[in-house]
Amino acid sequence: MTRDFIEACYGRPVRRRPIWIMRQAGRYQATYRAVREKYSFEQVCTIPEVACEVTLQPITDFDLDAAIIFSDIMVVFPPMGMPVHFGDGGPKIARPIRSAADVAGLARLDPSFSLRFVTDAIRLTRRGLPESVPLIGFSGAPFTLACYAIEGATSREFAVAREFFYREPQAAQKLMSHLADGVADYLNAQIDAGADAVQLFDSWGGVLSPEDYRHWILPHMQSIVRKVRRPNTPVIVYVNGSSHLIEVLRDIPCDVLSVDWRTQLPMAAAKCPTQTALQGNLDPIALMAPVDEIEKRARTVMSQMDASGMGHVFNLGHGIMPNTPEANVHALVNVVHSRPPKAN
Ligand code: 1CP
Repeated sequence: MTRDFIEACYGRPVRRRPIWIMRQAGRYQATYRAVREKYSFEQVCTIPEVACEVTLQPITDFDLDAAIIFSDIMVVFPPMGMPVHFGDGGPKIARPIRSAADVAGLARLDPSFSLRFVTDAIRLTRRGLPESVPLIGFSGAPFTLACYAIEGATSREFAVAREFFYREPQAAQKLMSHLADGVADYLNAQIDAGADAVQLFDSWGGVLSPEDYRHWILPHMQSIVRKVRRPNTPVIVYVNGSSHLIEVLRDIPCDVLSVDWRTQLPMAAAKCPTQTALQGNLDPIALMAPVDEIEKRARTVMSQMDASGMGHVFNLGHGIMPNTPEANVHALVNVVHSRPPKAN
């Protein structure tokens, strides 16, 4: 049995180039919207049978090469003592962190107990998936989690969170360590439950300068990856808006670096160690374009990666948009699968 997604993560030869799509904020599938008519977002996340059902939807509807467990990066907060509400304006945290005392009051994350619904969903989904389709587990990266924990809601620049880091550096470091310990335990619990790969989402790491990323975040990313990396279980790191950070990110010992559409692939490839694979990076908005334009842009991504000689997992540069026509997703998957990767 070949699992092209796992092979590509390690830069090994593949039968066909793997592709998967992150659905965050993406209610693009009619089958997903039908489930959400019946269940709230929290229910979809916390009832393992329902989480399993929606995890399988993109695999049933499209010929994708990996599934990602349906959950959210926010699920770690309630067990730490921060309740989260998912409303129309995105997730909201009732009592955000604003002081060193708030950081000291955070409970330790015990994922095998408090996030059992995630590991149960992973076990159930692993059994429901074909052997050939790997299941990706995930977590928010510590800085992105810290951003939401401090800000309390989404933001354009996370100014409140950055101010906390600069004003209360010791408390900020404590918060980062606390989150990093929890995230490592959480990812290990997901792998133990059957996740075949894990992805860390540092969705807001790009708001920092390279120097600040190196100082505040890099050591925690390194420590998490060292704690979770095992043979044949790739660790993927995604940092949105990170083209200015590649020289820092290359020091994370991950297997795959996932980059957004603003990052030039030849530049990222040249700066990363050759054994690191790249994941990405079609602009999700380009999926709204006519099919020939989608195909053209997908071919450019593939040619650039072929020229680099590195492993490549095709993906969007961020999550798929809710109003994306499903026919365009089919067209993208077809063009990616129809072009054999250059022998690597
Ligand atoms: O109405 C709905 O159904 C809610 C929309 C939604 C969905 C589908 C949210 C709220 N979360 C999710 C699922 C989700 N979130 C997945 C599931 C896997 C999949 O099916 O693809 C994953 C991997 C995430 C990860 C996630 N959640 C991230 C990291 C990725 C990224 O977008 O950069 C972040 C930042 C979140 C927070 C979050 N949850 C939901 C929203 C709308 C947001 C973003 C808020 C913001 O913009 O700041």
